[in-house]
Amino acid sequence: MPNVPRQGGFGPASEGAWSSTPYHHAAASWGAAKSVGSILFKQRELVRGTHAMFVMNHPDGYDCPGCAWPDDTKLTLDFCENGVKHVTWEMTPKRVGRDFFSQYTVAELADWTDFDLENQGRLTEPMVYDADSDHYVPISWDDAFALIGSELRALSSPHQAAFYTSGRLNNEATFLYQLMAREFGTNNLPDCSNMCHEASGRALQASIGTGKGTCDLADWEEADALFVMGVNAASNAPRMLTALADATRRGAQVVHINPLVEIGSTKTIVPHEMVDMALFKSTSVSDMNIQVRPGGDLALLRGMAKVVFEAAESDPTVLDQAFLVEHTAQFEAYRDMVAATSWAEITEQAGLPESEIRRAGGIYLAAKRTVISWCLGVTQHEHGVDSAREIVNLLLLRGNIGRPGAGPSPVRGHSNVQGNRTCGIDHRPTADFLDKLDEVCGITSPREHGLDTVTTIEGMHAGSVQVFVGMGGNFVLAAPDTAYTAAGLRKCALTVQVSTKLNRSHLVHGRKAVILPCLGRTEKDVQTAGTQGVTVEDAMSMVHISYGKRRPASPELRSEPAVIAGIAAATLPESRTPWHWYVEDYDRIREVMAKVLPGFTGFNQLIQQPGGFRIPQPARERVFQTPSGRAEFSLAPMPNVIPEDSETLVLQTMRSHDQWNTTIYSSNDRYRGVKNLRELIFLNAADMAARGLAEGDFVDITSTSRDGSVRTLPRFRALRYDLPPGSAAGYMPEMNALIGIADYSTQSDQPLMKNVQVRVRKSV
Ligand SMILES: Nc1nc2c(c(=O)[nH]1)N[C@H]1C(S)=C(S)[C@@H](COP(=O)(O)OP(=O)(O)OC[C@H]3O[C@@H](n4cnc5c(=O)[nH]c(N)nc54)[C@H](O)[C@@H]3O)O[C@H]1N2
Ligand SMILES: Nc1nc2c(c(=O)[nH]1)N[C@H]1C(S)=C(S)[C@@H](COP(=O)(O)OP(=O)(O)OC[C@H]3O[C@@H](n4cnc5c(=O)[nH]c(N)nc54)[C@H](O)[C@@H]3O)O[C@H]1N2
Ligand SMILES: [Mo]
Repeated sequence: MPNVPRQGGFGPASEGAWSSTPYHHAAASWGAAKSVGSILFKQRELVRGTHAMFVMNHPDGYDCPGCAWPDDTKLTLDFCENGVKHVTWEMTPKRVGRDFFSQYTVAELADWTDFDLENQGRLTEPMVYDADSDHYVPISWDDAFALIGSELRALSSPHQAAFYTSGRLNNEATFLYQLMAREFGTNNLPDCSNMCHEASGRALQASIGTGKGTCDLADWEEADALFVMGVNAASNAPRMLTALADATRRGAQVVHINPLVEIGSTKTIVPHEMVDMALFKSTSVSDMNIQVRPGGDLALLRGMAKVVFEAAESDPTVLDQAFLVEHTAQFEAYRDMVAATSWAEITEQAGLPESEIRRAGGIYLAAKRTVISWCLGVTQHEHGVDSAREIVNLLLLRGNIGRPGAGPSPVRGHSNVQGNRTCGIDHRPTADFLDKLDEVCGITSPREHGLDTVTTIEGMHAGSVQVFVGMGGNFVLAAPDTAYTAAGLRKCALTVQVSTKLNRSHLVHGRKAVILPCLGRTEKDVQTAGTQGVTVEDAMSMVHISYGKRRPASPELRSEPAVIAGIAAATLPESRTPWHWYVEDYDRIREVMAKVLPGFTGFNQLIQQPGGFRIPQPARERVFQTPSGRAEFSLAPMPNVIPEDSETLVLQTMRSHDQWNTTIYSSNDRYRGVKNLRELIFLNAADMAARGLAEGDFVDITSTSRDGSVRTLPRFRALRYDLPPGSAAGYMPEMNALIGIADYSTQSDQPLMKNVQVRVRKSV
């Protein structure tokens, strides 16, 4: 990481003066249209890019590689500004070839910004690190596979390897990847979910016996009330704006719960309604905005439950008695616990007046059908699992699950992160899954749980992880505690990155290092049996096929299934798994998946249906596969989320409008009104005044980790923002340096990315 503080953070190096002015327009309005035009222009993709958008999210086209929001099959044009950015970023005509690597040493490249690294374009051929010259030099695919195979086979235990997955990997590649890891002998399958929705998966599993939400888009369309918790919809799931605008148009209530009033929680222009865009005709997407204290969601939900129980005293029908008796466990205990919680405690922890919580409770009571959705604002906290379970508690009270228009609906991140879990990326696999895998694939999977993201990093430091394979993603910047993670990677004997673009994780590497370039989602994948499609699963459990259309960025690129097969064959010479035969025709992989994965019987036929198929989900039918066979109320104590002293602020690290996780497109954050600045911290006016800070002053931000260690980011600019006193906000991945490796949830093992305890002082 370049050490010099820069106002653009990890974004572009050239930047003008910074500015901060509130944004007054609707989300997805002309700013978005203009931005789309300029992105296409910048990537010199105007014509091809426009065509590409028409085939995106279409039955015979490719799935948008952006977020996991489901495709609306009723729309002829279902795309958004950020999806366009994402696709054009992948389709860029720029290339990083051997000439580039011969021009710069790794030490030289290390001084480049992250934007400049990715902006060089697409990787074109396999490269290997040459320590003598400090350059990456070309290597043939066969030699690269042989090198990886020999390093993996030289380990004294298969558990000395970790196989990371970023959530873009398609289902077929995912299945082969986990098969390879398990045949090799380890469940060390850390993934981006470990930092994202791990808490949601664990919560839903414990409460309703499934790791996923139960809603689909039709439920969103039928709900009378939609609660959106901890999601920045306009930037991170823009196509959700369509559902929210439709909801308010038909008179449903939409409530946003977020310490920040994000633009997507006020008014929007529906992303695909170009005519409205031209007429500036915006639609409201909100009936209520609740600025909860960071981490105060559980208290708010409990307050809403209290409102329900109070109403039930005079009208018992507000509770779905029949459902509660037939399908739930621990109801009485939950009711008693809610009764025993005082309004004083609830309002203090939620940071909200009782009247506001009562109003939210009233909206819930008035709705016959309620959907509650959530994202990282709920999950990346110490008590993320308890909060997600409290969402389910509230839904259960009125039977809001397993019927149309109702249910829990987590907003997943990467386009196939949910599919990765379905297809076996899980460091804590169930015995049932492994038994089936072993039976069908003729292997003996290890039964001991593997490492997740945090424990992988710790393992690198302890020397117990020697080989790291990154299947996509940008591990060093996505993970917490950047300096510590970087030092861990550098201790590895071998790091392998399968990527489309150059990024920081290629420069922070092990003693040996390989970069393997792969096809992107938009590119045509031709194997022996002809053109191949791959499948992905969206946030609402719909699985569909995606066909890349474009000529690959380089003839040397291989598909992700082919890369995995190459590594597997070189690593497991005795393997009876027909790795290469699978890759000749992905139908063959799907045939095996159909036998291993519940709900995938007839996989190859199911994906022929327009729009694909929904994975059957017992909880949606009110069959709860928990140990008791019932939906379980959780009885979590209300956490104390208020810092011990008034000096400490709770900092959340979030995305700007112009980035995709570690990929920064520009240093602007249009909807928050910021230009040319990423090294910033948003503070409440009172907190600024208490620290003697004026707008734009430089501050040093110091975090104290649970293990007592201290980290500082110097010279970030303080900006006034409407957020609850005692809280602060800034951008990932610049601020990951503040998150100590010890700071992860004891419930989900997720790093506390929305709850960093910091002190802020004016820089000297
Ligand atoms: N364009 C674009 N789209 C993306 C991504 C991207 O980087 N760029 N990333 C993708 C991925 S992997 C993911 S996981 C999702 C992430 O989608 P989001 O969860 O929207 O991501 P963040 O930017 O981290 O924003 C977190 C939101 O939660 C709020 N929040 C913070 N703390 C709390 C809290 O304690 N309570 C509540 N109720 N709210 C809180 C923040 O103010 C913010 O609005 O987006 C996906 N989509
Ligand atoms: N502080 C803080 N940290 C966070 C978060 C936060 O809110 N706060 N959010 C966390 C979350 S939710 C997530 S999901 C993680 C994201 O973590 P990752 O998924 O690891 O990171 P990305 O930035 O999405 O990965 C970008 C890289 O993926 C590669 N890539 C792009 N497309 C493809 C493809 O088709 N195939 C392959 N093989 N590679 C491709 C490119 O080389 C690109 O550089 O970050 C986490 N980190
Ligand atoms: Mo994510």
